[in-house]
Amino acid sequence: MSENKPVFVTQPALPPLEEFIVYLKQIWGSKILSNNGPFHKQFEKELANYLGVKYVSVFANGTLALVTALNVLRITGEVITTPYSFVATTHSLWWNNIKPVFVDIDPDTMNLEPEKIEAAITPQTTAIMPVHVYGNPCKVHEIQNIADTYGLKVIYDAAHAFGVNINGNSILNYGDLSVLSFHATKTFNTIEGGAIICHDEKTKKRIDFLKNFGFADEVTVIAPGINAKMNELQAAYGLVQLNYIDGYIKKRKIVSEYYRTRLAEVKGLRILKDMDGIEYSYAYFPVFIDAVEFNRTRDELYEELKKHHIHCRRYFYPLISNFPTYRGLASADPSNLPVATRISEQVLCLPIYPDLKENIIDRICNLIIQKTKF
Ligand code: T4K
Repeated sequence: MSENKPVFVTQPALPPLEEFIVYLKQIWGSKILSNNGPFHKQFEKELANYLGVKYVSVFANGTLALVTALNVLRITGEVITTPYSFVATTHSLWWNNIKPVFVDIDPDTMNLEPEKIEAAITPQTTAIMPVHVYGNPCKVHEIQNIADTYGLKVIYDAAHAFGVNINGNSILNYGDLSVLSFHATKTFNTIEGGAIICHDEKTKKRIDFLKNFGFADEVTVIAPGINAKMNELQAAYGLVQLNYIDGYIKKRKIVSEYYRTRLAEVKGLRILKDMDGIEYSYAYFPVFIDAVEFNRTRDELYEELKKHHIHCRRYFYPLISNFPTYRGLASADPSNLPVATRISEQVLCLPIYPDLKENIIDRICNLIIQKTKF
């Protein structure tokens, strides 16, 4: 591969075109393009089976799934959440007229710190919306204990956590609802797409009504639902992807392990530790730069890699709490979020995707290692 060909933080894995064409021919024949068609139904069943969860409702994208999830549980008032995520997490609250309350993160997992959640609860708090950042599990038992004590709902933004298991059990089985993203940049993609995972049939029904304008039948609208349905082309593409996802995850694991071997001894560069009992799906490969020890700042490294056509991303910098919509909130004050503030200034997500070749990883690691102390 030429030294000048750009390498991006990710590259979507696409299924074999011939297999997708078989489905496309059926769609062209049936002319069923959307509205809970046969592939949509089949995809929900096969996904539930694959993920080891009871009910899946697929969506046009993860953001609409988050917006709908809050609506499904009739969440109002204040919701405790993390500033260290993609803006869609907090935007879903904004679209529901809910006030986000930001709480700091744990520097080892980059997820919400349970002790700090408890301190932020007020009479207006109705729910907690944690994020399994990079697919790293939140402290699910501690979070559930707090929710049970204070009568709160838990909606996990699990956009990065497709295929992640805790002691053999899907991470998606925790909380009241979990939301996935199947965006092109995710471990499992349906081009755009998302899903809500729930644990009972009644909730599944409400989700399905709300993603289809609130229609319960031809003449009954139960609530002001939205149009957030996944179409038949996305569902068919997803069905083909399911045949290949295990292979994609295996290849991501090889990339992740190779980075770990090459970067293990680099001073001032921290890699997240794998937790015991967790099966990962390797959505991202974040490293955290301590500028003094590393001899360069995170941004200097980011720019230098860019000069060599390696396009990393600073997920998640700036913090959501620094964006104009949210920075006026009392909980957005950086003094309330010292860990998240520091981590967001240190993070750099290195390229990771199934087809990333070893020689490119070597090139990236060599650029990181040069000028670095061991
Ligand atoms: N919650 C969390 C925690 C999330 O991370 C996200 C999305 C959501 C909720 C919302 O889910 P969705 O509504 O998106 O389903 C990307 C994604 O657009 C976004 O889905 C994702 N998180 C976020 C972390 O990253 P950008 O603006 O960084 O993506 P972009 O277009 O710069 O893509 C990154 C690189 O990937 C490009 O440089 C090249 C490569 N790429 C990208 C696309 C779209 C390709 O090679 N092919 C492609 O089709 O936001």
